[in-house]
Amino acid sequence: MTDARPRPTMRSVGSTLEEFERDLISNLYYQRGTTLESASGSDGYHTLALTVRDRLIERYARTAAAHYEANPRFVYYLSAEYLLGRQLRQNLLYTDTEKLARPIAAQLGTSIEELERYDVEPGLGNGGLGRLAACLLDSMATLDIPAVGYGIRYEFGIFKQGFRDGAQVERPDDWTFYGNPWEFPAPDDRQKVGFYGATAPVLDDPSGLRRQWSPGEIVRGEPSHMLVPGYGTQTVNIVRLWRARASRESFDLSRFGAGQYKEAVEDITRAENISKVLYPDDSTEQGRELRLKQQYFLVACSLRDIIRRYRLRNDGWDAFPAKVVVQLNDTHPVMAVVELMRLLVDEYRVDWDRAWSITRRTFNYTCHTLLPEALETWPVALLERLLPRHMELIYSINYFFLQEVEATFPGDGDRVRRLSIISEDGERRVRMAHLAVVASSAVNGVAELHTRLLTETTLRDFAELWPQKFHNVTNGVTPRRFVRMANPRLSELITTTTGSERWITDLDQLDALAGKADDQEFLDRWRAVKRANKVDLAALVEQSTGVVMDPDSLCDVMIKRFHEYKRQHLKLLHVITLFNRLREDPDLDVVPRTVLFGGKAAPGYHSMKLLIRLVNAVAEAVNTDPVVSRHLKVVLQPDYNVSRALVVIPAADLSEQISLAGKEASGTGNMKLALNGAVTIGTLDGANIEIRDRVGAENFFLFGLDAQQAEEQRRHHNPRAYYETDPDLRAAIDAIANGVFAKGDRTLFAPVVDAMLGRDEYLALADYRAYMECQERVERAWRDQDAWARMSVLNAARCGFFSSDRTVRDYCDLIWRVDPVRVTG
Ligand code: GL7
Repeated sequence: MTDARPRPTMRSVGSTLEEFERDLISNLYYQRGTTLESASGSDGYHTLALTVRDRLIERYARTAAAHYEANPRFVYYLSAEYLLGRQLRQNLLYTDTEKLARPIAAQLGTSIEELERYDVEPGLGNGGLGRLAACLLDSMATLDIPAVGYGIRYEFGIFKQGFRDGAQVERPDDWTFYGNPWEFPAPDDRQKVGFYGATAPVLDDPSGLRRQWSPGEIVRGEPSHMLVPGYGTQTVNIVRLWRARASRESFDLSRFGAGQYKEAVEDITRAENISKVLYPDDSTEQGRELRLKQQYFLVACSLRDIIRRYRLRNDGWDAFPAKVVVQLNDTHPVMAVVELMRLLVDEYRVDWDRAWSITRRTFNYTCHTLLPEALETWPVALLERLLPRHMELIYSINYFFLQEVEATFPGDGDRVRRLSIISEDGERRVRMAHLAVVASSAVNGVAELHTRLLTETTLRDFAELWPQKFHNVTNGVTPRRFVRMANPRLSELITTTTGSERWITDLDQLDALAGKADDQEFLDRWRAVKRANKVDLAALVEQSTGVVMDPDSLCDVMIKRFHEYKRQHLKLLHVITLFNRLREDPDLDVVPRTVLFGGKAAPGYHSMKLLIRLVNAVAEAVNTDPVVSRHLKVVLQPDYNVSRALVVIPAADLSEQISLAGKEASGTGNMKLALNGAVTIGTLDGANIEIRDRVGAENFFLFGLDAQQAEEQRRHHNPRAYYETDPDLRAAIDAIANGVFAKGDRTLFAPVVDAMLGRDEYLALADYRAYMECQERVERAWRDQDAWARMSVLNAARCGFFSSDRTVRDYCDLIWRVDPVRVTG
């Protein structure tokens, strides 16, 4: 039947000042239900957000229509974490409506800055991995790649960090408490997910590979999505986040009636706990059932949604891998491969070999670590209980895989044992990284060194088996958020220097700045930008910590999660050494410095929480010492997050990237800082190597052992020998041990001292002297401000490569093989 009625069209949102104002007032009345006279600040924010959002909706509708029409191959990005950052300023920029919103806000007696205070950052991630996911989504949209991100809508995001007596205290992040205007619920697309229960054979399956699973618990996943606009293009993709709900009948009315209030909501609580909190741990696996439940919940909902979308335009399964490419962001979503096998084999009755071929052609896996403790494994016993059918499927996958290994390396039992998806040493566990590699077409590391070390160490046996599976895709960061939004002053200077705003989507244009590195007038302007940014940072620091920071001091920043391998303690030894020297010789000629730390420690990571306490204690000692504080200030910026990063990064002069070589997979803060003109002091680790290759050795402060030397050093490392032979090092460690930073208490920080003198796991003592000498080179360089500015310019100019647009192009060329779909305006 054809419908002869004209299709209703959307009222088009306008692009004039009058239209924007009209829509704003209309949203205030009809959406917010208030009036100009009685509107609160929060009303103002929500109204502005809705008005800006309206401008994206139309583009989103056109994107959806263009995608439907083209029926393209889609990238589905599965990630347990997203650190999207605040949305208001981004969406004002991407819709080019700031110029409309600003005068109207002023007319109404407020300002964008004032309203932005109500804009809450969705902190649905821990660190670099979550922020990378957000950068890739931004670049995919900007490059018109048809893509959907899938994740979990945690009710509580990454905890808020405060300090009490210098110790970290964690407060819950109830990020949607006042509502989230950027999100669209889509209750019609909800899905059912099973857990527990039992499996049984099916009668008509001679292969015995198909079985039936009757789950013991059913939970619903309810999606909502946020818009992911591209910059300078019409494409608006989405990120779809799942929230766990109990089924409708879960509320026990009779128990409630009997006054058993807690019992009445038991089922609801159990179901909803699944999406309650983000696991505040970015490195070590916590053997927690709830986390595994989260992981399966995410992939079960997402795969059903992917299949639903696929079936809108396609029939049968043959075309599935041609239309669907799934990227697994680390091992957290790896159960997706098993779930797809279950859906195909058990529910859609596809035979095993065909199902396996489809699965293998659909998935790809990105590994983000080298730390053995961060490679997830799950106890077989837990899987058998929680996901009994999946455990059976894993056994079958492993059985066929090991047959393949046996055929390639006959008689090599040891290799079979090493490659097996199930580890048999001690408690039997499923190795998620192995499962991921076995079931994926492509596996990638995130920086050149990382990929090389993966293929030589962690995943070596796999690289020998399938060398063509392994790729490197060096990480990148979005220039929109981390230059254009973070650093408007620098953006202005880049635009006037390069002659256009093209650099925002073509970061290689920054190269043109290199030609200005010897132009005195340009260098002066460059420095003026940096200084103004430091004044802004000083305001944040003073307001949040009370510390007064001199904007002319060298701004030395170490911003990242607290982790032993990142070696915040090595930085602290440098600070304490400066402290000791200045106390000994008040006239010492040192470069004035502000050392700014930012980062959280996982709530259960006690050694790092103690280190945070020590950083705060050292800061207190330094900042209150009348002599030392004239030259040195130390700050631990509380609650470091994406929003704070946008203030810190543009102000940094020196970027601390001092992890033990071979431990940091890539790092992305290093890229953001270099792009904003900070010069790196770092080891040959992760992407530092590629940064140095590009900016030139003369514009990079390199120190320390390389990955191979570190490996060798580890075998005979004797931290005490360094302590005993290096008087500065000894003085620094003694100061901690003697209670200088604990009002004479020698016990409080004793574990920090013991860790350094005992095992010194990450060889900080071995790198200490090289690091000190390197910091002296930094000081000498800083004294020539023109030369420093030149280095700073060249760092930004030569880091265009680290745009996540390039990263996404690499994924497209090497792995995804997707084509852009242009959305017309
Ligand atoms: C990480 C790596 O530690 C980090 O080096 C990398 O830049 C990032 C993105 O690839 O991924 N892996 C990880 O588990 N977290 C990371 O930040 C939390």
